[in-house]
Amino acid sequence: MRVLAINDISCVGKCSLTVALPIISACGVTCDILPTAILSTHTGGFQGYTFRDLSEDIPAILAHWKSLGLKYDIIISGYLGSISQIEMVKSIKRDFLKNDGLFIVDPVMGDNGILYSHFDQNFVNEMKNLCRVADIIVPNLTEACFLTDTPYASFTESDYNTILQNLKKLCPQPSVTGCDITENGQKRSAVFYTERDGSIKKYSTEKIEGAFHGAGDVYASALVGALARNVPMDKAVQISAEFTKNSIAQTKADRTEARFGLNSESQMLSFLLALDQAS
Ligand code: PXL
Repeated sequence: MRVLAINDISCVGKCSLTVALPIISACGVTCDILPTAILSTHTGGFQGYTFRDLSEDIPAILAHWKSLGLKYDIIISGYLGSISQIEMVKSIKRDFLKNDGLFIVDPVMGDNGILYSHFDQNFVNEMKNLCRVADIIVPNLTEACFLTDTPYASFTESDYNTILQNLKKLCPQPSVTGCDITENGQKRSAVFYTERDGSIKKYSTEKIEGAFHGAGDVYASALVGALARNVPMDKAVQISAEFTKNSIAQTKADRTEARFGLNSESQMLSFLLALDQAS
């Protein structure tokens, strides 16, 4: 199994490639990387960060890879710094994904109802086009709202199902993370996801109050690792959601600042044991 993770390197703040590489590799699969940009920190909650766009380097990297005949079982794309990088990712999918490979898009654009710095409606429209060529997409609720032109609000389970139905117009297997629901009077956080046969399901975990940066990256990386290990979708979602929830709980217990990302390291062993049992 060979995975390619296309994402930025935020040197500090535990997101994108500094999360994808350790988690996917720990799952026992090769994880190659294509860095889209290098930043001193991520853009959520830090002032004065540096940002070097690596677009100019990418064509030569790809030319070299072509000469090596590299092909991937799974390609996952995350934070993309510009519309031209979205176009590059489409061509990478065409050139480097095996015929029966999986193309997974994490349409990183925003959180808590708003877009991150650097993104606008034009970028959202191009991201919709990238989702149209994906097999699986893993937006958070904010990104799902932008992709479906749904005003961000407080939603019922039937609203979440409608959002999933609308996302299915873009991609066959959408899922949405961070959906607040109430079960037996308890607040819980759910992932609504789509099985290969098109049926929509949900998996919920305990809701831990607070905003935690990098949770989407931990979830997406764990899901890729699990799917690369041929774990079925429902079990892969369950294991990834539990790992993310446990990492959030650890971060809260450690009282580290949310902008420094999730403390997922100490939860890695139980995640891998769960994965081992499922595969
Ligand atoms: O975690 C998503 C993410 C990835 N990369 C960069 C970001 C963010 C979110 O803020 O700024 C550079």
